[in-house]
Amino acid sequence: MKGFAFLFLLSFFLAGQTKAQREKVITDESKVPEYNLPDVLTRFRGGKVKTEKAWFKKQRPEILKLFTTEVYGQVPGQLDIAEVKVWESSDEALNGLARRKQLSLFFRNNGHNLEVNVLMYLPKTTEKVPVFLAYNFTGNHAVSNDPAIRLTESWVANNPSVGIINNQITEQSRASSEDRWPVEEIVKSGYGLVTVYYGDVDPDKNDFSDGIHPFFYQENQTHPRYNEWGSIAAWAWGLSRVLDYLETDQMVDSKKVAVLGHSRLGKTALWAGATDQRFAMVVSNESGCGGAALSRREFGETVQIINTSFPHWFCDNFLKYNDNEEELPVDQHMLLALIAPRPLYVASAEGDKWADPRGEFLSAKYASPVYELLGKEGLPAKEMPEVNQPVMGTIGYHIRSGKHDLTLYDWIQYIRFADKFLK
Ligand code: GTR
Repeated sequence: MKGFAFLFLLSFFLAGQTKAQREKVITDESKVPEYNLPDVLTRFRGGKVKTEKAWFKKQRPEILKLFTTEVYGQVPGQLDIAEVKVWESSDEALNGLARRKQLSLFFRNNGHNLEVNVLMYLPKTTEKVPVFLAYNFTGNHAVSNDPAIRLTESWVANNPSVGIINNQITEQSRASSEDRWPVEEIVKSGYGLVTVYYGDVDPDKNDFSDGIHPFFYQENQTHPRYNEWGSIAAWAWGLSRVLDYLETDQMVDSKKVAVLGHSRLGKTALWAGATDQRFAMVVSNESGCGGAALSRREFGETVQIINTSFPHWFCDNFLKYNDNEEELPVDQHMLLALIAPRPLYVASAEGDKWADPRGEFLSAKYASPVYELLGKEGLPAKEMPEVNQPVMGTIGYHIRSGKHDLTLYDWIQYIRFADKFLK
């Protein structure tokens, strides 16, 4: 309790510094401080990891535990899907190109009920298909102009320009993110798309009374403990539950599920891939701080800035590292290494300095020794590739021109990468 009170006060003290800190945001490579990165294959008590067995039995569990207790937070218990309700399915979606299926997963505990809506578009074939599983930001109806998509009734962050008013979406919100979701290209390439609104699992606000967190509270508890899950871990948990469902779906090859996410949902996809080895491939699109980018570089968004702007994303223990990155026992290349030997794609955008493209590249590079130990290629580039020149080993990377976004260009690379591993 004492420790928690201390962290609470500390967070207020540090929150007060944010403005000054913001003014110091590093956007110039020459300002990056010198730092010592923990080596992913050196044991915390000393000595080198030399075998696959030592990686999986010793080093990997220790790294995973540190990320769990110090960064994203522990899931406090187990909760299975209570009910699956299929709302509709059609073989004539997208002008006859695809199958569509819409269903809800219900979770129940402690007198709470949570409904998670799943939208699926699948190629029309008798074989089980590989799929991309990806959260969307404002509701399933935003990904396509398909009028059959059910409108979410969940809380959504206001955005009047796309008809989101009083935290509710409207008809006007349909297809508002369709540029990010080339559903036809995905399906024509032989992949399904499974998408879910992330706010169904936990609304993205600093409020732990809603979403999945209260399902696990002990009596009188109103907030996760200092080492327990923030929202990113809750969203990652939700992805694993969707995968539980996909394991029962006759149309999906659940051994070929690529989990993908953009930005905060890229951080989430990485943590889902790290914690759940059933995900066959992981894609981080511009996940930045707390995602693929190295924290110790302090380039763009820092630990302190992210903890202040989004106090609910990480566990409270992560506050200890505000403006104190060198004390982190891990850095984000070690998160990427937890995904080895499974295919991993990390992507940056030239105009997305906030997410530290170089820090994302270096992270992929420094995760590579684990892939190599496990007999895979890792990242096939020592230096950062030119803009729009993807490299693809078992780790893939590109930096594309343009701003922070999830674009058709990005998807084309993810499909090419998936073709190497999931076909
Ligand atoms: C930003 C945040 C980033 C990134 C982004 C997003 O405001 O600083 O870490 O997650 O939001 O998710 O769009």
